[in-house]
Amino acid sequence: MVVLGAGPAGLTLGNVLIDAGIDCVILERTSRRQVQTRTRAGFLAENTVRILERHGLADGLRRRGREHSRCEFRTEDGRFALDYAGLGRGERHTVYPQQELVSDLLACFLAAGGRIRFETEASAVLDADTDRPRVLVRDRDGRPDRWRARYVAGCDGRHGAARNSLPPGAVRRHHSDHGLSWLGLLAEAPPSMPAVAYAVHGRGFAGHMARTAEVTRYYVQCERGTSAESWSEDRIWDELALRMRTADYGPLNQGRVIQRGIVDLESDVLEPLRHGSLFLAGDAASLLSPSAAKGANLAVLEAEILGQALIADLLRGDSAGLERYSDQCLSVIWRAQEFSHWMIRLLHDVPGPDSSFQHALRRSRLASLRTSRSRQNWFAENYVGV
Ligand code: RFL
Repeated sequence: MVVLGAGPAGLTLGNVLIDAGIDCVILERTSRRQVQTRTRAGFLAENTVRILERHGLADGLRRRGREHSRCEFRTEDGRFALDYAGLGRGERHTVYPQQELVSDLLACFLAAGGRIRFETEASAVLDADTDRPRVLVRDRDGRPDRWRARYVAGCDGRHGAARNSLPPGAVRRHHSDHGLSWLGLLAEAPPSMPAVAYAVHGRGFAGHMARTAEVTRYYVQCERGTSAESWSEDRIWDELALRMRTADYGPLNQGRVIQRGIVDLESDVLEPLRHGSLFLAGDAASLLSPSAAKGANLAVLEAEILGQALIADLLRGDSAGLERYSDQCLSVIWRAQEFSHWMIRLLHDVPGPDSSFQHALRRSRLASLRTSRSRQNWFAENYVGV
């Protein structure tokens, strides 16, 4: 079994497989250091924690993760908070930085005797329509090499070799570019409140998300095409203060900006998630805008489903799970996409010829979330659920 990519999807899958005694190797383009320091997600759903616990992979997050169950909206019509642990299915988030989760998964995989090749980039998956697919790679010295396996799992993200190797027409890509961009920041500053805060403002969206006691993630909506470097630290903090309405609700803790990048809000789904012996999971299967914090959660869920199906096939000759894999994951993916799409329209004025109509709808959406208990229950169920 060859797994492409050592992100949350590839490493969860690797652990599930090796635990069942299945021989597998993970091929990873970057170095071990890069894999363990890539800062991205932080909010893990209860279902994600349950999956990781089932496979003995949750020790670190149980010890160092922090529970989170409150989010706040700051709007032109005032401020309101939702304690979502008391709504919907009563679930909470665990805040645990993705690089720590990836480091834990990697440590468990290696401790179980797992094989991983860092700085080994897959360039193509060949013969996926047979039962002996091949993966062409370049090793750390640039030398070409190849791997053969019964199955290949493409867990190598949206720009990986798995997606690029799909023959035209084999898989359909549903794509939406929301036309919006965020400047994503990590600041060396403690969180300013024990909540995720979403600010909706005439100048654009701003967000505050706790990561650790010392580091906070912020987002500032910016013009499409802006470079992250064109924002000075002064401008960032001024804009955050304005949009988060600190004059009304109190100051933000400020600190050095230690990481920044532009995120264009785009979503896509590949359908089906299988081409012969090649399976897609995580961002390789579907990309979600970070508005609803679902990507890493779906990656772990899909990896578990794929892992169990592969175990049944390889150890017991039962291929029913692999046949169901795509449909089973797609129903969850589309539900997450729908919620993420709704969040984008809750938090932004979407540009277009009917912008005043969209603006009024956005305010009405926020008003029903503020006042309707059934809307709040629906929100909580989808916000924490995967
Ligand atoms: P990853 O994490 O991108 O890992 C893919 C791995 O594959 C390697 N790779 C290759 N290896 C071999 N050959 C090739 N040709 C290769 N090409 C790539 C890469 O080096 C990498 O190691 O995908 P995976 O495992 O599917 O996991 C997906 C998640 O990382 C992603 O969905 C989340 O980070 C999305 N996301 C969030 N998700 C959440 O659930 N909660 C959050 O709070 C959250 N916040 C975020 C986010 C994503 C963000 N960005 C950067 C878009 C915040 C941000 C800013």
